[in-house]
Amino acid sequence: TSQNIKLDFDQSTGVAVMHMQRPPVNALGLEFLTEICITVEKLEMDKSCRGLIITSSQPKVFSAGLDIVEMYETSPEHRGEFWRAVQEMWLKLYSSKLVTIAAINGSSPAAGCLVAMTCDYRIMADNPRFSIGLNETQLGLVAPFWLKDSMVNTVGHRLTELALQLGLLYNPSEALKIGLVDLVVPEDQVLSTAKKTITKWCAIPEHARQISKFMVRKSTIDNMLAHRETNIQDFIEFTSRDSIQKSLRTYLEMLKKRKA
Ligand code: CO8
Repeated sequence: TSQNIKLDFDQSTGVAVMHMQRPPVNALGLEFLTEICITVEKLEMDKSCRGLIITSSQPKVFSAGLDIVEMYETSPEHRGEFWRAVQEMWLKLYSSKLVTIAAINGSSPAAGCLVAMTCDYRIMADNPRFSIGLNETQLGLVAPFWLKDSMVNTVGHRLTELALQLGLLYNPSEALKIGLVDLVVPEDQVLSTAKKTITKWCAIPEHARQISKFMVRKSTIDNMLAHRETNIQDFIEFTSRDSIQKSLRTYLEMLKKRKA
């Protein structure tokens, strides 16, 4: 358990629940990303751990995605380090040998959706005010190729084409319909359903399941690793542009104003 994460590990089931608790909206900043990676690493090394449920202890929000503050008016070095940490979290979670389930108990835009898509299974609360999707273009940003690949792997090529260009956010029933989430349940049953579901997954012979998971995901992971450094340079270059910095500022101001 670290500053922004509450970890509940049940020895009897081998299932850990990671509650993201970085107020107010679980924005993924450098430190938080690192905490997530370390938590996953530790669980992977613990032989008694079989499954991981990722959820939020913030009301209404699973994760608001990347912390925009990390990208706005920061040094190129900082942005490079930040992006490496974003990649690392994706890699750790997408290639995890654990059974991973996202218990999506709130809105999950952009990199919030990324976290959910790294999991083996997604369960979302049926609140129509919650949304999930890759809305990057709406901020003037572009999702990286490996996030695009995760989306293709989840909902298919055509739906990704629509989702990415238009920066679509889906409510839970829409997300269920396109397969972006696997199950929609009443808000107060998200975690309990995730626990029931993960028990079934953990009952499958572990080694066979792990090999199968890796087999399906390997090419996507290999492709990301092959282009990892170039992708960091691209991110630094992209976020150094005046136009992108301006978009980020406008978006931050919009978020603040919306509240007032
Ligand atoms: N980063 C930093 N701060 C944020 C973020 C964020 N992503 N989201 C919200 N905040 C801040 C708000 O500014 C506000 O701050 P303050 O209290 O100081 O005014 C506070 O969090 C609370 O926000 P809200 O009042 O909006 O909270 P609500 O509960 O009403 O709404 C939402 C929650 C729905 C999550 C809403 O905050 C929201 O829509 N946030 C923005 C989500 C978003 O679009 N994120 C995208 C980030 S970019 C990304 O993840 C991927 C980029 C990858 C490509 C990059 C290539 C260059």
